[in-house]
Amino acid sequence: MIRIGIIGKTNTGKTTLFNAITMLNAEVSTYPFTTKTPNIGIGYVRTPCVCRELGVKDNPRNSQCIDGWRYIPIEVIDLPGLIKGAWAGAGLGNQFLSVAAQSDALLHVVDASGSINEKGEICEPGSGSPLADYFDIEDEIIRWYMKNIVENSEKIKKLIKGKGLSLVDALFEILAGIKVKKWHIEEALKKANLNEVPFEDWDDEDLKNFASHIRYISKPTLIIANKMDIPIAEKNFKGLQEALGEKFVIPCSAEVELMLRRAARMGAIEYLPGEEGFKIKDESKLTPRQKWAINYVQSRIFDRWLRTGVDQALFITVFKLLKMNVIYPVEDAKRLSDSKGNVLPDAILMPQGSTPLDLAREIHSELAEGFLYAIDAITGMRLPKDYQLHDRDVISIVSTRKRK
Ligand SMILES: Nc1nc2c(ncn2[C@@H]2O[C@H](COP(=O)(O)OP(=O)(O)OP(=O)(O)O)[C@@H](O)[C@H]2O)c(=O)[nH]1
Ligand SMILES: [Mg+2]
Repeated sequence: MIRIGIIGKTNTGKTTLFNAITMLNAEVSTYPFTTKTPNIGIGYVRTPCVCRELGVKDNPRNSQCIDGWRYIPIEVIDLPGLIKGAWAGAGLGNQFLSVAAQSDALLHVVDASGSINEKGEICEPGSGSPLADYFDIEDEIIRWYMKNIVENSEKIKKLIKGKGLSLVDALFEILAGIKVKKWHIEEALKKANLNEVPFEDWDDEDLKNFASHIRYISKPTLIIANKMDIPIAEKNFKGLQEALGEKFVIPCSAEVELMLRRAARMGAIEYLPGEEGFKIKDESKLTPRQKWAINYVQSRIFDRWLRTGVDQALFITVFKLLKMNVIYPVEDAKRLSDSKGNVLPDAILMPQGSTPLDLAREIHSELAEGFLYAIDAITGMRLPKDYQLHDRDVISIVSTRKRK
């Protein structure tokens, strides 16, 4: 399952975002460093389900289908706020960065309303600097990657000189444990112009350059401009977008999303995460304060930004940054079902370039061991071995071993 880590300065709203995504109840407060250990939960990314175009009624098992939208599970981790010196271990920073590094992508939450100061303490909205906060945290992460290389530099030299490994392979031995792939290293070396420079000749600047490329390539990151329900956030959001032009910055209100999901769960409103609005179902279930909040949300969030940004953030992370395709594996290609007759039971996220054999591996190692060929269930065609899976493919794998 894809894992998304939530990072950022303290009090930016990471846990509120985590609770909104997972509908769990992790502790939220205005005190700095409320979260002491990582929280792990399941969230859902939504995509139009193939059931409508295929004209079938589905029976989802690993995911949910609501009004023609497929909600696919992803793992989400909420991390404690990082502090200065986290890279060197301050405030357990080392441990938390190791957990963050196990994610496939990161959401970097900033307080766009500028309601926290440099230390993450609550202050007058507009007086904090979300851009400076963003760079403070990024600096810690890049330094942490640098540290991982520096601490192992003798080992890297030995692997190259003693064992005859290439620079890419030697760096891979060291960085594989923090979810860095070989192609990440190749690309980072290219971008840092270090392809031809022997490792022993790297200076501090080279190291920093390589580490910052590795950080962004191996951990694609979306910037969440949170607390957009506070009016002054609009100005800061524009500033963030301008300053970080080459990156995705999403306007968001985690608190509003959380309030809407909770009100929907209580049956007071009708709200499907990601929708551009909500309907009041039962006004009698709303307290006067909730009624006021709902009017405020309508004018501050939906009339202005169309949505709360939470669902959109997950969508962009999974489909634009991680470039995932949604594949529907079925056992019975004619009925588009599993062996029990469940139609389109599973929706699986697979990276671009994956083949049917990769899909078989994702489902079950035995299915892959006995892999014979795959069928495109929509056309009934047998697929070539090196076929690259497309988004929304419905695939049946023929194997000598049965799926468990
Ligand atoms: N106005 C507004 N306040 C928010 C929003 N999201 C979070 N907050 C508030 O910001 C404060 C901090 O929220 P948390 O979710 O605990 O922040 P955190 O980043 O997890 O903080 P630490 O765990 O201490 O690092 C709380 O008072 C939240 O209610 C939002 O979208 N809008
Ligand atoms: Mg928290």
